[in-house]
Amino acid sequence: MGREKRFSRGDFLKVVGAGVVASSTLSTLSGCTVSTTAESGGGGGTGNENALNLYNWSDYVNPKTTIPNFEKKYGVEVTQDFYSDNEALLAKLQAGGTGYDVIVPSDYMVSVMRKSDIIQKLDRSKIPNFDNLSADFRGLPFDPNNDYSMPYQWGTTGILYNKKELGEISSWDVLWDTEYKGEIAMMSDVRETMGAALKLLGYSLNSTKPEQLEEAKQLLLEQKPLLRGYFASFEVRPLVQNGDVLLGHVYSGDGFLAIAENKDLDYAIPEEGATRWVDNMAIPVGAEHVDNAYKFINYILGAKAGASLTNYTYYGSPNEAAEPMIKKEILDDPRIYPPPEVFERLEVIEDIGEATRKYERIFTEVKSA
Ligand code: SPD
Repeated sequence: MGREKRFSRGDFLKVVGAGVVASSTLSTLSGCTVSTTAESGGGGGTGNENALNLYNWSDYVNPKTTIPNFEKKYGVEVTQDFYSDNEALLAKLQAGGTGYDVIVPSDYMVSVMRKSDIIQKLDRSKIPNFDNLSADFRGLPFDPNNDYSMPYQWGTTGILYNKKELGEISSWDVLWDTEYKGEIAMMSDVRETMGAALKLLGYSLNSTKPEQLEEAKQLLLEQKPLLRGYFASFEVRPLVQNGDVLLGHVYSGDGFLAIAENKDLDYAIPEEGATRWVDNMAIPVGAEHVDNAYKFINYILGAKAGASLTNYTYYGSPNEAAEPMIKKEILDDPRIYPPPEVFERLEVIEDIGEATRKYERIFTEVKSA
């Protein structure tokens, strides 16, 4: 079975409704912005033309290669800030004056940001490594001509758990099992957490039907007393890894980073279906170091940089030219590159327009109940 088959453009088009794009003015729920640098790129221009302000997800670069090699090659100094969910990223950019040159929104958020004029149209002539991308990852429905975004990495969202203690798990329902009261960590990501509840109920994670959303809300309210809390995925990882909780809701790469450190753990894509997502590089309107942004995007789409990313993060690569350099055990791992029978149960989060507010309202009510 070819790798292309395992994540095909046809499959992607099947589940992402064309034209389901709408403008949105979301407010942040978790609002967690993590800066690990003294000089935050969020503070605006530095006056230094050899600078690049990158706003990215946590644990989403290879610390030994991605940024150091770029800085060395281009003589550009990179400042990184981090966010833990798309809504935090959007809120930051809507607040204005961020000073970021490259951001990494997920699929549905590219759509929101395009419609809200937050990201700028790209000049393809400055990204020759576009040619390295697998056809499966070009022209996806949230940006059909890649006019605004370039794929970075892709993955799934599922359950990281202690297999030694729990045995094999296969369903979202384990996150509702009263036997594990106090041992469960849920993600504080509105679309992902609502999505887990909707999938357990057998619904689409893009449902906008009021009665289905109400059922999802009741399910999350039922779960809440069992939880250690709501956390960012990168915070769930050490909780499970260190044995503070038995199981948690995570992005796949966070799961595999934990598994690499603790062999008692495993990652499950629940049988009811789950999220598969693609994160993408984009340049915000008003970016100050646009030339450096293009250099960075093109660099990431290079074969070596792409392989080095996946070999560290354990996320899938959209970069076909990188594949020969990606570790075989990653390419062959069905939990990372799911086989067709698993893949077809996965769904992509869509921009659901105004219904987004309903999701936010419900999740706020659940978290504050
Ligand atoms: N550690 C990097 C996490 C990237 C997750 N992005 C995907 C979000 C899908 N909703």
